[in-house]
Amino acid sequence: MNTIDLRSDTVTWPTEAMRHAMATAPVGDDVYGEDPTINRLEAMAAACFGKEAALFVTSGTMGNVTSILAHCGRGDEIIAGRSSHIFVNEAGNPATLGGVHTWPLAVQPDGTLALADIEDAIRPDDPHYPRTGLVCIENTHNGAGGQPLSVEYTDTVGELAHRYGLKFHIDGARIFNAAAALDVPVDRLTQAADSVTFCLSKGLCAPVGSVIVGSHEFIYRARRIRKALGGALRQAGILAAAGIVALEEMTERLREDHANARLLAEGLASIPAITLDASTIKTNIIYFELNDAAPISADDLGVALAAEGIVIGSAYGGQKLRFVTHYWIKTAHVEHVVQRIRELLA
Ligand code: TLP
Repeated sequence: MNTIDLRSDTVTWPTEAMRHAMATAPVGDDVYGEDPTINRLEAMAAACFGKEAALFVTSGTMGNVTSILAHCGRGDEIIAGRSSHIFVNEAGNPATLGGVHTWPLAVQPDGTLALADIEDAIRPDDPHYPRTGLVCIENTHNGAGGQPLSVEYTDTVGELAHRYGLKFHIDGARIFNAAAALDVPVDRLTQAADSVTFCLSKGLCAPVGSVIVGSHEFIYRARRIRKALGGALRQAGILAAAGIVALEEMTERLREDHANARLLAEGLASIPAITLDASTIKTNIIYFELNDAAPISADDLGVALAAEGIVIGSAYGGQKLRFVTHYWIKTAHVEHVVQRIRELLA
């Protein structure tokens, strides 16, 4: 990359190995089920997550809404976090596309939904209410600073949802970051879930795409919904080829991004004008605030850094910023960024 771009791990460019795999991928028409590279990626994803089947989709957003619409119908309700991507950042798609209502719950600082809150939100069978159909959690939880949710917590939410006859979906856009941070296999981490969306195009560096995994029956319904949403692609093997490299080569190295995030957080936390507890950083996402000692605003800091090729985007309301580490952010970049911010905020 030609800039130091800390806005997100979505900004990652494909690796050389991905570009080569894309250029040489065997392809076919995926709507006929004939793209061998798509079929291979989907088989790999299902095996990796210990689920029966998988479906390639264009984005994490499409993975989540396709899953929600495969589980729920009009008049149903999902339970999701108040700061979850599903509730905040997906254009209200359960409602606009599916007539599905959302009950947003408070997200705890560790990224979880309190079990008592989930249980309280499950509706009794009463014609006044929507029908609760699905519980959604996000792992890692972006809005809580990339907090990874444990196996024990995930199992407990699954048990709770299933006890009430509900389905359980994980927005695992960054589930491989969670697995790396917790040092557990991704299939164990998602064992309790009926469906999982995971992204190839974030820390795993593929240029496009996400995958949803679940039972044969769930993926059968999801495939129809993907078609209805216009997301059934043709010779999409050129995209899946990068996804295969992502699964083969890019999951273990996420630990490097976490180490760089910790280093970055510790450096930022040592700057008096910044308020940040670096000990809370578990994966690749850092939120922090400029405090009263800062001589310039968060937006002005962004403008000053952009002039030097360091891209941090604009403030998340007030003086709050988010930095995300990824494959193209190396340790030397981290040291340089901390030094420049220290100088600009002196
Ligand atoms: N998140 C993006 C923005 O949309 C906020 C980012 O820069 O972090 N689930 C989670 C937890 C996500 O963080 C995102 C993207 C998605 C789903 C959606 O993925 P895409 O962008 O592929 O639709």
